[in-house]
Amino acid sequence: MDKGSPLKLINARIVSMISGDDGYALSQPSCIHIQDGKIHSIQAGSQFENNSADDVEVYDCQGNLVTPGLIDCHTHLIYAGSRAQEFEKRLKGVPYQEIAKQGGGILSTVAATRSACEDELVELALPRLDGLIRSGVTSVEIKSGYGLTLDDEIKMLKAAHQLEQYRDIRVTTTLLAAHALPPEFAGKPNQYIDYVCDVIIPKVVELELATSVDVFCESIGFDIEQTERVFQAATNHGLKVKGHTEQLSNLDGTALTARYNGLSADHIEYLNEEGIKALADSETVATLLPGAFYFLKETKKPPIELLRHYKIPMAVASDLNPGTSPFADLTMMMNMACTLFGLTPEEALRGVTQHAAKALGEGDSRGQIKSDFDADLVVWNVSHPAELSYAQGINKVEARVLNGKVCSPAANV
Ligand code: DI6
Ligand code: FE
Repeated sequence: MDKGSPLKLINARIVSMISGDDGYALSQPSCIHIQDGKIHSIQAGSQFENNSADDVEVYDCQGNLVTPGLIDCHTHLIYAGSRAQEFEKRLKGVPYQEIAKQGGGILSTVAATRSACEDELVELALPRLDGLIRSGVTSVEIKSGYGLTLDDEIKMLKAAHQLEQYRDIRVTTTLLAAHALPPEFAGKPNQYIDYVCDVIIPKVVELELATSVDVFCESIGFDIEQTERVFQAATNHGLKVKGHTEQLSNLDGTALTARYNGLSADHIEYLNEEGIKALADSETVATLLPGAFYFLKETKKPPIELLRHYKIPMAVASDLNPGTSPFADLTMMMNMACTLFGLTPEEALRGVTQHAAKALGEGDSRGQIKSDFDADLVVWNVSHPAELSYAQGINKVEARVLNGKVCSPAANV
């Protein structure tokens, strides 16, 4: 990734999101010195003029807010087809689980995704990615899971990686082959899990196409034993694990994820105190996905008060997918996390920066504005950080900086 020349961001009011800091700790206009793609140092004061040596690029933030680049740590950005008709069906009262049992839902997206080639998947994903970029995203996690054969899962992961060639964005990929039982394995879930563990995971590792493995641990997904087999295989191959857990019911998938030192347990509407205690004994992040909660008209909220009580880091992500969260806007998810789940705007911002970075295993290098961290930043034309969670649909991004380079306006779409 291109690092560009040394860069100074002057007149930046910094919202650093440094761990341990309480409150926004909004700085006075300061200068962020960037070198080799990293934050080199931060100097307080507004005395910095545009008078640097020629080889130092200067960007004047004009007193605007600067936050870490936003991180969407849970998406299903790559897919073909639409589920608008399934949406209509659900509005008429047919539940999501029922549609899945009838072979619709995830499997209808699997059929469409299998029919598309890698380049078509890239084409289809770019407008969604542009939506995320417009909302200030600089890093995105993308899962497979609509292929469910070795070749189709590989095709999805390659399409995800291709996106970095078309936009200024960092992509992290996750293998979600255990998302649904493909039709050719109907009635034989354990054989499919064998195939995932013995064929798909080793090949994806060999091709270095994913850094973590996810499982949909649910009655319409895979049970706890099957989930553990996938986690075991992933761990044996040196991959990190994460889980779609406790979304529609409680199967104790979160505790299992924590036991496997998982990166994150995601959804967690049905999580109980036992599961939260397991999280407290681990480094696993709790990822909240308010878009899916809203779109499924779920009424059971994740146990936010208990998560706070046990000091579990909470990330917020879009879950961008065609069935349960067709929303390509991360600040909108911050808004929903506040209005639907009761997060404070500060918690929501931490959820898409510091804690989202931890959920990607990048907590020591991204998601905070401090020395030696990656220089992934957003300059916002707002005057207070709470505004990021507040008004939506207005382009608030003045500029994005990725790996120490100001992205071209076109790349800010
Ligand atoms: N939970 C979700 O919310 C998405 N996947 C999952 O395991 C939904 C995927 C879909 O309906 O296409
Ligand atoms: Fe998901």
